[in-house]
Amino acid sequence: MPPVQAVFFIVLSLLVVKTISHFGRKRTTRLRGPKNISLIFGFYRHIQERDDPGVVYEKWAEEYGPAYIVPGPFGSKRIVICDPKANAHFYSRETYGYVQTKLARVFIEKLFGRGLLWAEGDSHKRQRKAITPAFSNAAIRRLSTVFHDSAYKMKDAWDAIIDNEKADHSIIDVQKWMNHVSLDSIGIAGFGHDFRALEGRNTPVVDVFDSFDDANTDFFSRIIFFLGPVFPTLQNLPTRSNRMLRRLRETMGRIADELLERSRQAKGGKEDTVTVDKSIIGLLVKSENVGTQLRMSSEEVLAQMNTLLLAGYETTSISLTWALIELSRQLDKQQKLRDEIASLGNSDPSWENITSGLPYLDAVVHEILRLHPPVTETTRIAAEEDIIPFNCPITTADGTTTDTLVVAKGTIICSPIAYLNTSEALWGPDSRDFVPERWLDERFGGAKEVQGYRHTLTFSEGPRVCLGRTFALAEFKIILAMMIRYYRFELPDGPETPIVKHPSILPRPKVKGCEGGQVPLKVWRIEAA
Ligand code: HEM
Ligand SMILES: *[C@@H]1O[C@H](CO)[C@@H](O)[C@H](O)[C@H]1NC(C)=O
Ligand SMILES: *[C@@H]1O[C@H](CO)[C@@H](O)[C@H](O)[C@H]1NC(C)=O
Ligand SMILES: CC(=O)N[C@H]1CO[C@H](CO)[C@@H](O)[C@@H]1O
Repeated sequence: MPPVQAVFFIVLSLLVVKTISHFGRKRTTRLRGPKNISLIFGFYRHIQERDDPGVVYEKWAEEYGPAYIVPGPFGSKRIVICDPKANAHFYSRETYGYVQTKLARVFIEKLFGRGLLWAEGDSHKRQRKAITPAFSNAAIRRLSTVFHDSAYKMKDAWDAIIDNEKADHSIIDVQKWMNHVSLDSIGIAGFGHDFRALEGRNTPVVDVFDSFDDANTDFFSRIIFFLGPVFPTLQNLPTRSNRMLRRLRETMGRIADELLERSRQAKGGKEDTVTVDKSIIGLLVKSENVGTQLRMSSEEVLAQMNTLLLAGYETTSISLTWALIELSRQLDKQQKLRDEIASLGNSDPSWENITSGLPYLDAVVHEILRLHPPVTETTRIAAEEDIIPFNCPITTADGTTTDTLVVAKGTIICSPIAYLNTSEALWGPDSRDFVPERWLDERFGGAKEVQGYRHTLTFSEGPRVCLGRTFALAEFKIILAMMIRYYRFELPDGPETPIVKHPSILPRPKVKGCEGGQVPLKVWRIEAA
């Protein structure tokens, strides 16, 4: 989800904003904020390249209060809001009051088409209404077997690796495998298309995502990458990221065309009908023929497929990887989870089991999502004037206090998800530790102030709240449960092995010192009792 990397988008919006704001009526409340910065990048690098952006925001919140202004690249500015009430207000006004920045919108359109992430206001509402039924509990329940199948395919591959080694364990780069399992699952469950990444097929999608990693480590390629869709001439520069960008677009287009064709054909024929029909896109295409005014154009359907692939692939894979890392740091918790899963005997985790039968699994999954939200912040531009209410008073630039922030049209607002998910003020002194137990008792009282699913903003909130949440949770829980049932994991240099941030489309974890985004873990097979 590139909107997160939004600072570049801000540049252009700012130019637009500067012209507009001269005619604006209200002026944004003047705020304090950090000053000494790189002239070109503002605090962009400071925030993006930190292992823990939540900590940066928290430090500033302590110094300047719950609202402060942070300089971005090329003289742009954005206001960071660290107060739960302010964030609830901000998210509730998404797509009408607060919208994607101009640059983000152009970027999303060029890359994925005019799908859900691109749309705003009434058009967004209409698209969501059409797609939402495809994500119902009943629909996701039917998809459980897809996740079981993916887990078994991964198990076959891992067993072969361990057998080959002729040792009792092997070193496996779990990040790569979580990518594969996530891609294959979204392919089949999303559109009845098997990418066969788990079987070792070299899919262009994986190639392209992989190459993003390398391309992204080069800061200037990244700038060109993000500005490319807006200034087409930049796309002709022979940079690596430009080649990748072109390949990504071609690949996505081709796959989407193919998938749509298959889904439509499959309706008549027998072959494929089962998987395609119960897939998310299968349901959508079916609804396309119902002939209501909700009918989507095929261009929209294509855009939704692209959006699903992008929204569902990296996020889930990153979360699964983090889960294996945290459970390798605390082996007692890994064992506790395994003991709970043993209550299933040999049966595959069912929808009932993952939604109500396995409380510790549920706690582990939510603790990972709290501690390591794949999307670390939301940046939007005010489409109209607004007044944001705060719980705690904010201090303005001239030293007065107020509990409302006046926002002029064109102001850029940033919701620091990574701060709200882990702030000590909201979550208590162990806010930065992996403590699944907090979900089992009332310890997380403080964060009840944060609106949003389970008091975190990991899935965003309001009109743009993640549509795939139930899907993601089902996939996350089933795959994790099955891997923990069959394997034992340890970090290569013990629990203290340093983990650092690896920039990709979304930031990923990696074991310090490894090539690319690798997370090699020691993996033991657990023989069935
Ligand atoms: C752990 C996994 C996931 C996390 C943390 C996550 C998080 C998010 C967040 C933060 C947004 C808002 C993005 C923005 O406003 O810029 C979002 C939107 C979205 N997500 Fe997810 N997501 C996850 C998995 C999935 C999956 C598996 C799917 C699909 C199968 C999915 C589909 C979507 C869609 C369609 C949107 C756009 C909603 C809209 O604009 O109305 N997500 N997600
Ligand atoms: C700003 O200045 C302070 C003290 O001079 C320093 O500790 C801090 O690292 C600086 N921040 C940046 C982003 O340069
Ligand atoms: C798992 O779900 C099945 C039904 O799908 C149920 O019979 C079984 O008791 C559940 N097991 C646990 C441990 O919740
Ligand atoms: C303490 C803290 O900030 N925890 C996590 C919150 O989310 C960010 C963004 O992913 C993580 O980097 C932090 O580790």
